[in-house]
Amino acid sequence: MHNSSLKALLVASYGRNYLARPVQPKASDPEFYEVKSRGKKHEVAVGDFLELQTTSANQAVIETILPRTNLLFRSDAFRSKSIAANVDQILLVLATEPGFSPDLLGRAAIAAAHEGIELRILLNKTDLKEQLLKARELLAPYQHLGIPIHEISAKFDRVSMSSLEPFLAGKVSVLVGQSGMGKSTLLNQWIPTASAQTREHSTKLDTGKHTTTACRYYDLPASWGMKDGRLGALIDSPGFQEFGLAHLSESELQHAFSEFVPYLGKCRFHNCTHSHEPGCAILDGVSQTHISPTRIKLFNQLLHESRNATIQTQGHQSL
Ligand SMILES: Nc1nc2c(ncn2[C@@H]2O[C@H](COP(=O)(O)OP(=O)(O)O)[C@@H](O)[C@H]2O)c(=O)[nH]1
Ligand SMILES: [Mg+2]
Ligand SMILES: [Zn+2]
Repeated sequence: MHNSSLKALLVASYGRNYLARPVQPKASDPEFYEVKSRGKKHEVAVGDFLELQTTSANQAVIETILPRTNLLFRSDAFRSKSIAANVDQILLVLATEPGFSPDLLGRAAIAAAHEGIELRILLNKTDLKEQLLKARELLAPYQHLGIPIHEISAKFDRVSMSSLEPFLAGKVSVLVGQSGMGKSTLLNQWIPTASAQTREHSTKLDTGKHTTTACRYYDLPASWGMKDGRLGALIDSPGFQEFGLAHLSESELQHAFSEFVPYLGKCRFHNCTHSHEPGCAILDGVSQTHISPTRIKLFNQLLHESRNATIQTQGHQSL
């Protein structure tokens, strides 16, 4: 009975506590297994498919993490934090008020480009008009890059919400954003059973009231229909203020800024940092307004952080 192996999907994480559900449940399976990783060997994320070895009726250990299509995570010089694995799409939630961080927006776009994940921006609280123009202005460089931007009001405009359903159906999307932008409101509008599911996860994970630091996987409502035989899901991640990308190398950074790509290799110096050098093709691109000054500034900041992390980690193995 016990000590059998099965394939499962990681559906909730809170610190090092995880819940996984069987991919092809048998009648005798529990709805969730409490999952432990053996030591620090496995860094798992919600959305991961796992090979489990059961240890009791509702507990199991992770044998393997099945190959991922992608892993969204953030990192600084010392630590990394997984957000979600195997996602089709990032839904970045921004609001008119309180104002959002343009820096976080820029970093989310780079993380998405690097992992090859589609990015969709949801500008929420457009019922609050005072800061709407300012928000649109901050979004202009991203609109220019072809990233889809949807203006919505999770609280007051149901049509704006339901018109997004076709973009979610059949896909696994992860909600990211600073706290206060309206992620929970969105989730509860789209998935009416979300708060009940959250309570169930919290009891099993024993999160107490620290529910907002957990990451969770919710199936989309069956009424939205399947696409390619899949219902799709929404992953809710904790709000965060920092989005470190110290794990990206210089070359990875250059390629994640998609509008830089046509200029790469055209600078006068082969080791050009695109910050001040004469004959820099990318700085020329900025002066010809093909590249936004915001983006070159972000590039320089990320490059600085990446180099700093390389230096720091020479004495640290823990990244
Ligand atoms: N005016 C307005 N307020 C909203 C809207 N969506 C969410 N809020 C409010 O913004 C606050 C933060 O929302 P919440 O969903 O908790 O944000 P989260 O921290 O990103 O999960 C709450 O007081 C919500 O009621 C909206 O569309 N319009
Ligand atoms: Mg929330
Ligand atoms: Zn250059």
